[in-house]
Amino acid sequence: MLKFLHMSDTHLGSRQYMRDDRENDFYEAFREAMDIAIERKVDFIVHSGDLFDTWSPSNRALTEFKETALKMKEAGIPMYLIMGDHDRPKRTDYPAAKIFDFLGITLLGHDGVESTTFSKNGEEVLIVGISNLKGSRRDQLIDEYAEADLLAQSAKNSILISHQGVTGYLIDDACEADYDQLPKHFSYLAMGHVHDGAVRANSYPLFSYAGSTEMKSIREINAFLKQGKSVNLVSLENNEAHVDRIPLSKVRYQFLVESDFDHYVEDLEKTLDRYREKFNGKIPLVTLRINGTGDKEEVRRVISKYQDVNFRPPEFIAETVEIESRPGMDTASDYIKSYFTENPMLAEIAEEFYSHARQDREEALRWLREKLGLGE
Ligand SMILES: [Mn+2]
Repeated sequence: MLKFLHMSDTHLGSRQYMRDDRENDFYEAFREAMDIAIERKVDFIVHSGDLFDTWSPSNRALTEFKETALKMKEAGIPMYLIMGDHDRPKRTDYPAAKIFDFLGITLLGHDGVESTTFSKNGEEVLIVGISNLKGSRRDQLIDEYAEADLLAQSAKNSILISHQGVTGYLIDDACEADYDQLPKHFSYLAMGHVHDGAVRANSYPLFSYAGSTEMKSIREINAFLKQGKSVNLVSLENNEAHVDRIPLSKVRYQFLVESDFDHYVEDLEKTLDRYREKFNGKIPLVTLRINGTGDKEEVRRVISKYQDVNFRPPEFIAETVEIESRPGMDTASDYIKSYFTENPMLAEIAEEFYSHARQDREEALRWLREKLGLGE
């Protein structure tokens, strides 16, 4: 039997809300995941993309990775990985992860399907990787999956590593492949990209998004509170895979508390009380979203007195002002369209940006930059 750890979306170097502690959190989660690999004595590690937060990581992020990779080399545990949408170089640069090949780090699938074999004591597994394909490369994806499937047909044990949106796990517009288009002959599909971890029940091949190891966006809070963050301990024998989700214990708690000026303290206390014993020594981070009108300065004063909670600057959502209704103008979308009548394409971008911004401003900005080709 072979044993490996599947992790994903570690986003090393991510730095949120201008906070040093939020950069450290990503390194800590990564170290914890790697320590699990050592404790559980796995044969190798599979990382399904977005190892780094950008294709050009800071020297700090590279150094943090080097330290951990050295430790893994000493433990004799090699790592196989692919590039995600975040860490694939946008120009003619080299992938950052490739610098560390001498430490037993193997990057797969730079230009399409690429495979290698891991063997130990007469047992063998074929490891196939396809780095993230999007934009002009996206049309290749289904062909690459077909090519990968051919390789898997003649292998006894096989793993596919892929970093894409698959239907059922993201809104359809954001998906690059239907679940039915995935290869059928692998023992295990090691997926990355979707940050809320998931193991598909009764699937063959066994399909799993390992999920991110830390929260990249406040949209991950709900799933985190329900199921935490985890890595996958996978065992492999006779073309059959079995997964155990191993929880990460050091992830900082985050909350989004939506309330109004009269109830925010009560709502905040209720939320904190419910999870307090799980904080694990890390001060939780709270985003307070307050609807209606009231004394904003008082809110800032009240929250500044909390010693055991860190707050992001509170968001104040003013009450919707009554406006004279006009026929055919019922939704925000109607107003956006009427403003951009000259240019329907701009209307479409504005509308999409608006819907992203309602959920998460930072993600919305990233989306817009990408849409306009402005890079990171
Ligand atoms: Mn990611």
